[in-house]
Amino acid sequence: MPDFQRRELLVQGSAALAAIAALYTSRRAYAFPTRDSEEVIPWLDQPTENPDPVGIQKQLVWEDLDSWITPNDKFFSISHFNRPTIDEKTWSMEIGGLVKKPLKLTLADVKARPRQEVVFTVECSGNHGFPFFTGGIGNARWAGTPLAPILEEAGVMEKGIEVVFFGTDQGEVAIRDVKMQQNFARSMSLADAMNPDNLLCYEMNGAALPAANGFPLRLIAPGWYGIANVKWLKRIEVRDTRFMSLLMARDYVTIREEDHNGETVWAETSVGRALIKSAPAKVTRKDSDYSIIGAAWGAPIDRVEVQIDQGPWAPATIDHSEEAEHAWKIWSLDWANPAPGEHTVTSRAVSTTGQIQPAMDDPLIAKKHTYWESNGQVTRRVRV
Ligand SMILES: Nc1nc2c(c(=O)[nH]1)N[C@H]1C(S)=C(S)[C@@H](COP(=O)(O)O)O[C@H]1N2
Ligand SMILES: [Mo]
Repeated sequence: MPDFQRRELLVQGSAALAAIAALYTSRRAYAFPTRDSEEVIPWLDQPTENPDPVGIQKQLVWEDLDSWITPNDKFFSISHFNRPTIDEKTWSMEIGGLVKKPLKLTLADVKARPRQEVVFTVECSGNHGFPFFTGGIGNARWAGTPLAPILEEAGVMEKGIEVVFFGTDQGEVAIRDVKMQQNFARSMSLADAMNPDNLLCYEMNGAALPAANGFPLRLIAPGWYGIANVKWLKRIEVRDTRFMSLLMARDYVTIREEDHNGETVWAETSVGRALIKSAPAKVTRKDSDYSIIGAAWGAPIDRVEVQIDQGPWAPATIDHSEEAEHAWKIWSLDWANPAPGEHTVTSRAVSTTGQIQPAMDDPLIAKKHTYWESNGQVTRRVRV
């Protein structure tokens, strides 16, 4: 429960409640000021035309970011295969493989189990990896039931080490000369799957999960990149070997040159946990007062710094009115009297453990040869 709600429950008396409500409103207004006659100045660098509007549906338009929670009708949606339409009356999900007691759950069975919510910012690991893909991110309040007790109930056998999540969507997959019909599938180690934060999720921002986001049931794995959050779930299977599907071992693989004592080693790693990142969202103007507003996510955020042109890094103010462990933080910076003309705006997030979001010329980013895990600093251009 957010701090402000907890405080609200503890405080007695209407005056105190009103004072807290006022504080909450003014802080909210701070992150997303909607002052009369305020204008949003569009970035000069705009995403290029989306070549795959079926696979990539709706992206966040950064200039439109005006709430901590992304409304469902503005939430991005990714599909690698088809987009299944599922009838909840005939849908059920199996939990099988190396379990003592295989289960078959209907949507009613899942909903009858204990409910848990999490506010979690989902980012596609390819976000900012292409000029046409810069809005593959959104923040929602997801509700469902925890996965771990279901795996416990099914009774994972001693040799089970891997949990595979199959979607209903499918397509043709080829490797060497083998062609096959494959469902979307991603796996996690048993230890990662048992994380108490993982949800079998049926609700998004208080509404039934939209078809585009995985109706009737999806995995929500807070702290992981989008790809781990399997939609349109059909089957969960425990296995005794690592799972090597297209989306685990061939696509969504980051290839990076690493330096090991002067020797270059090419590392190939499967995209997994989210990485620290931030981005400027928009520049606003009221008269000659300019503000820069943005978001930071992917790690416990300690602070965000903003660089204008080649100037010094200035600390942004983090909005603490709406926060959650796995959700983006909204930040802002007053930009007093900018010189008329074109400017660049770059942000970098710093985590509570001192990790800094890498610059684009940091070897971590510069020596990465694939577009996944594009968490380098984002620079936008604006004319004031
Ligand atoms: N079944 C299935 N689940 C999937 C995908 C998919 O194509 N099929 N795409 C994944 C990817 S790459 C991302 S980024 C997230 C996006 O979640 P969203 O579509 O709800 O925004 O879903 C993931 N889950
Ligand atoms: Mo993704």
